[in-house]
Amino acid sequence: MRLTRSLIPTLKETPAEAQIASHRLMLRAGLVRQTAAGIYAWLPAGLRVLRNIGQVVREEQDAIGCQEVLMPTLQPADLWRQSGRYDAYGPEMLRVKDRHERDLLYGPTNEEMITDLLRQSVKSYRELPQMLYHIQWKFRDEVRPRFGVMRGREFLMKDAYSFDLDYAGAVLSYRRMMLAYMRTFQRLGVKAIPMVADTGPIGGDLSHEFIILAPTGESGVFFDAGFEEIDWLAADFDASKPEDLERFFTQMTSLYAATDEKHDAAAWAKVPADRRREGRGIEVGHIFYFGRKYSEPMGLTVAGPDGAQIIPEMGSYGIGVSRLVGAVIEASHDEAGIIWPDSIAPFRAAILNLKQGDATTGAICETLYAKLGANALYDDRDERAGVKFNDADLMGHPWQIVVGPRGAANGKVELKRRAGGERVELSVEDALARVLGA
Ligand code: 5CA
Repeated sequence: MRLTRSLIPTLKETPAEAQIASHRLMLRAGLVRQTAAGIYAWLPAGLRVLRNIGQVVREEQDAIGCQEVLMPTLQPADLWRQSGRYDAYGPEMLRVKDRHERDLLYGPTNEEMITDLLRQSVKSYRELPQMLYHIQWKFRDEVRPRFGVMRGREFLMKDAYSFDLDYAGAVLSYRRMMLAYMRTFQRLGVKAIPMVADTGPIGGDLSHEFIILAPTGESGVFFDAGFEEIDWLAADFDASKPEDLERFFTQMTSLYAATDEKHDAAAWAKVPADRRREGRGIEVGHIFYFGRKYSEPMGLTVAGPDGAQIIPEMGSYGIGVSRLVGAVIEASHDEAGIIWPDSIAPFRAAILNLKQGDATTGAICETLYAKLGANALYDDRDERAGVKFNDADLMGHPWQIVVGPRGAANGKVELKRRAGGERVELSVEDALARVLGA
């Protein structure tokens, strides 16, 4: 995109309403604008990040055989009356009536709806197991929406649901999803650590929160250094093999990790001192096994091999896709601005024309822009170099290709890596190769 033709309204001043870095930077870099308390419009650059995160999440869900669907945002209240949650949910649920006075609600999550869909379509044990997900907007009327998209009222979630014939099957689905999550977060360029969470009324030991390390996080965390060392993408775990899932789960749960609420001093003392890590974190995912909590009251059954009815065992698995935009920024920024991981940056590179109107720099910039296409944001504004440098740092593109008149006269550009700040002078071809190769 050409910056002069784009709606990327960067701000020099820090907006007064923003208390934490990611909220400030998302407003200053022109990613989002608030339209009502806890509700945001995604502007072009912000939407690209949101989509990129969604795409990584999608690919890793698909890779474990989880099928994508798209359920509506509006749900009939009757479904929630069947599970008993319509009254239980309280004022966080946004309730609306249609013109026929029928009760609807804006979905805060989709357990009831997916259970209803399976109830309509699945009749035999042969049709299970099933895993389904969607990436859809949710609404929760939070009392205190804050920190920008991190605690919004309307927010984008990936929510997945598993249906198995028995507990052993449900455990496999749970572990498979957990492996997909470790891969997903690593691809997003963040360190996420799974921590045992409260399971609520269902009990059991199968609920984990995934916490990204960031100094401004809401919860204190304690964990074994092992979590920083494992490369989940390289690790040899086949998500379709029960023995691999067992090995994966054992390795992961043998490492200590807990939020401050669940911290166990005795277990912590057993972690070798040089492997103890403490920090703060942000919850970006949460997974649950809950057995027959919805299938039973809602009457989801399938015929077993002997004709007897089986009530499926379920789990649900959430990732905060819009929250992740803020959480990644919390984990990856400096005083100058955002430092996007390559995998989710809105643009791979910014092209900075330091002398707008100059024939030589203009020609080089046009060449770069033609080759990079949608990967580049071309800063073609008639602005001082300092303004362009500051905005590029603020927006956090992994690469900046700086085209100044002196280098341009010799066919050279300067390539800057945002993350480490290194700069090198290169030919146009070499700069392109670096940017596209990374
Ligand atoms: N039904 C389950 C799993 S699908 C569920 O709703 N889990 S949840 O409540 O933990 O939400 C899943 C993820 O959504 C959270 O881990 C968090 O990352 C994100 N999330 C929850 N509430 C908000 C919010 N108000 N704003 C932004 N993201 C949120």
